[in-house]
Amino acid sequence: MKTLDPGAFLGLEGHDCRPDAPGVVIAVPYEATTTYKTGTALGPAAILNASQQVEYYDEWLEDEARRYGVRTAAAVVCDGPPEQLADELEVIVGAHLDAQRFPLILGGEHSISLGSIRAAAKRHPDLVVLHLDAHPDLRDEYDGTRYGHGCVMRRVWDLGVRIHAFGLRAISPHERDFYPTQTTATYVGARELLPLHGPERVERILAGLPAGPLWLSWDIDGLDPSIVPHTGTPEPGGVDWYTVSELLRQLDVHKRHIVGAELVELLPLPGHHASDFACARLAHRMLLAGLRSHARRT
Ligand SMILES: [Mn+2]
Repeated sequence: MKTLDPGAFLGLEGHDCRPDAPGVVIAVPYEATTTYKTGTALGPAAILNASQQVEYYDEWLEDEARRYGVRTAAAVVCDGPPEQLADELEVIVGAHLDAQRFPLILGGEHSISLGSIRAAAKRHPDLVVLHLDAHPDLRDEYDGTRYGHGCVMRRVWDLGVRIHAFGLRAISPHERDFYPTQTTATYVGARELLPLHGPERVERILAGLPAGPLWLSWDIDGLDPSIVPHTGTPEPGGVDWYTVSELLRQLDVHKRHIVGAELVELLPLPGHHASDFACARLAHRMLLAGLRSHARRT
């Protein structure tokens, strides 16, 4: 495993990454329950590294995250089971939220979400998780654990947090039947987006999104693998680049409150840097949308 320090997000140093910066980037190189191809623990370093080549100016949101101040925190390293990581991350992310910071978390496998979302939900009881994924992750138990990557949204749902998923296209019959029986879990499948074009796709996703503060829990496999092929379970089909970009822009236009964000499940492959770069670009856009939301409220 490469142990070189990957450096700061966007390569920021000096004034732009002051200790009291409202944006904090937290790498969580955690992988314990991955079932197919492994290597997501290397994802955060690959994103941090690629982010140093990302243009500061984001032409979709017409702004720059560094303008608000962005600091890269120490990576959170945990060798224990996902339940233990959840407890640790809940404390760490909770402290950032209490200090009025916007956290962007870079995974790692998707099981890392529970602790951060628990921290956010305790502070925002009406929290809504906007969940991008090819998979619902709603299994009650999978591979002998109730806290693995295939169960993470079920544990989030257990908290009473509302979930609105989009991009789903690998769904078990049990999960398919779960959504219609719940008022707190909804989804827009990839098939529903197929006949729609451009802005209509974004409108369809937003139409089902409840009011309330948002946590963005984005699994990169929700995107079409032609954009990011390097992920553990690259399902064909999926959400296109312009839809996620315009979705972030519309959240900004609608002045939605974004509490925190995470991007997970990149599985970098040496010599193939397009996936790393796409994730870094998307991570910057998510961070920027969050920081703009944060700035409107402070
Ligand atoms: Mn997934």
